[in-house]
Amino acid sequence: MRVGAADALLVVDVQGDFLPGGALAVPDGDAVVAPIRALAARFATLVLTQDWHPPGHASFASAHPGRAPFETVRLAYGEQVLWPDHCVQGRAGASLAPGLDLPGAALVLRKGLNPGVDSYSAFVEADGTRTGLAGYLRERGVGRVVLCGLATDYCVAWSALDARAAGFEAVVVADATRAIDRDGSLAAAWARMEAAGIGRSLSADVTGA
Ligand code: VGL
Ligand code: ZN
Repeated sequence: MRVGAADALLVVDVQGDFLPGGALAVPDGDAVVAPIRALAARFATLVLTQDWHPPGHASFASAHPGRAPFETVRLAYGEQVLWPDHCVQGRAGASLAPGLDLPGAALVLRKGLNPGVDSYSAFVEADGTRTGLAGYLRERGVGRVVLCGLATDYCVAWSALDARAAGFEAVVVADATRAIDRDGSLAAAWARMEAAGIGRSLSADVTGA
């Protein structure tokens, strides 16, 4: 695939808590750092996201007495998976991965700030509130969003689906993502993305390496 001026790279949630040893470690999560650095050099528009929750966030199992991580609860906006406390605003685990605090990123978009609402997607919170990212990209003349980062089956997939829903082309760079993959969540996410017309690529194909 040829990268041009109308392409943006969206680097999703490559933060300490999603890396090995982190509070919500994605298996092999640190393997995305090198391919993303290579990808980033090719894009004029580079956006990073940070999962950025206040303490006691509604997605934390610790906020629901008697509940354990990876159980689900029903919240006002629908079903919510409960996670270990992760990416708490200003704490070390919320910081961008070493090597991925990319100086060429014009925008670092933080999401999941509403104490009662999760936001896997960089475009739309779980209750339907829009983050403004679609408007930002559109004003920059972006037509296609290329996605990478963590985790494939949650924040990457939801962001890709909402990019499509907002009218952008979307491509996920498979080897620049890693998944949580619980209960078939990765296969389900790829199936939903494929059905939505989201492309799947590899970093060598994007960088021409
Ligand atoms: C994520 C679960 C909870 C992600 C964020 O970045 O994929 N997953 N919060
Ligand atoms: Zn989160």
